Amino acid sequence: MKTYIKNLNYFFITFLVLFSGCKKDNPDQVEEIRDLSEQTIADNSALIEYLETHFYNYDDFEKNPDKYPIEIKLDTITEDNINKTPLIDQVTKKTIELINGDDKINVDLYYLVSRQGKGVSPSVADSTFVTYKGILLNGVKFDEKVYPVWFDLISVVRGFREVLPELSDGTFSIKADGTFDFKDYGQGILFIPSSLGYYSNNTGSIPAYSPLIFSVSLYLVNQSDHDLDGILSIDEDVNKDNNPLNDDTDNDGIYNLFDTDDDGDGILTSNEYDQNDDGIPDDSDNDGIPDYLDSDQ
Ligand SMILES: [Ca+2]
Ligand SMILES: [Ca+2]
Ligand SMILES: [Ca+2]
Ligand SMILES: [Ca+2]
Repeated sequence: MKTYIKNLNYFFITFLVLFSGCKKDNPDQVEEIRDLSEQTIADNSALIEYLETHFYNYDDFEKNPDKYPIEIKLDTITEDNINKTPLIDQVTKKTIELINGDDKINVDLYYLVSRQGKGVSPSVADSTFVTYKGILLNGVKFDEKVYPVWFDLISVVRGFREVLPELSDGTFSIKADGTFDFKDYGQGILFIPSSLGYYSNNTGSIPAYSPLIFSVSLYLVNQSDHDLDGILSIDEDVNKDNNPLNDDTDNDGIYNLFDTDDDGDGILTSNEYDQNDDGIPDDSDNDGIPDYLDSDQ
């Protein structure tokens, strides 16, 4: 079981910590964690079925392109609205590679952009000012934020993090009563399998192995430098796989985006990144590895 969980992602590590006290010789109380390949197939079937049988209020968005806000509403296609375009014809598929022990497994999520937004897009490591509603495939709501909250994308479920960069933020003005009036912001719907959500964890009102649906509005984006070392967090994704949670140059267990001394040489990254201030990372020994990632420089 440990091998299975080891590298999948940090939610599974959390699971391991939470349940490490369970006795393996008591199978009545400890449910074996489901096989990721099998769960991926099951989740994808469930998501596809949902997408084929549901639609959203795209008419509202098409008829009122300049109206804000418009709430995203999902509904079942029935005889009364049989002419509606099903979600399956409108979504985009995005494939994420997960490490599962020694294997790599491709997991599909789906998303739909109802409004692109006219501002800037976040990276997977940025902070976002959002409202959202989260539901299960049976329509049960498990969470909702009606007023915007800041979400650090690096700390939310992977499916959410992977899709928000597809949207752009908007603009705001301050009304006479001091409240904000947002417009031109991005809105979308995320359909994510359990492995990019909470997988085997029971979380609040989300049962284990639940695919998740989020409708999201993205108002503002704030670029993040989590460790304040002068390098944007997304630029600490050294292997450029758009996942900063697998880059740990000095193998000290702290990912580069949280590590103030990325190469572990005792010199803070901020003191060796760009000493001559020419905007290019210094590389004193010209070996192609910048000093802040080069432990022998
Ligand atoms: Ca990476
Ligand atoms: Ca490190
Ligand atoms: Ca760093
Ligand atoms: Ca260093």
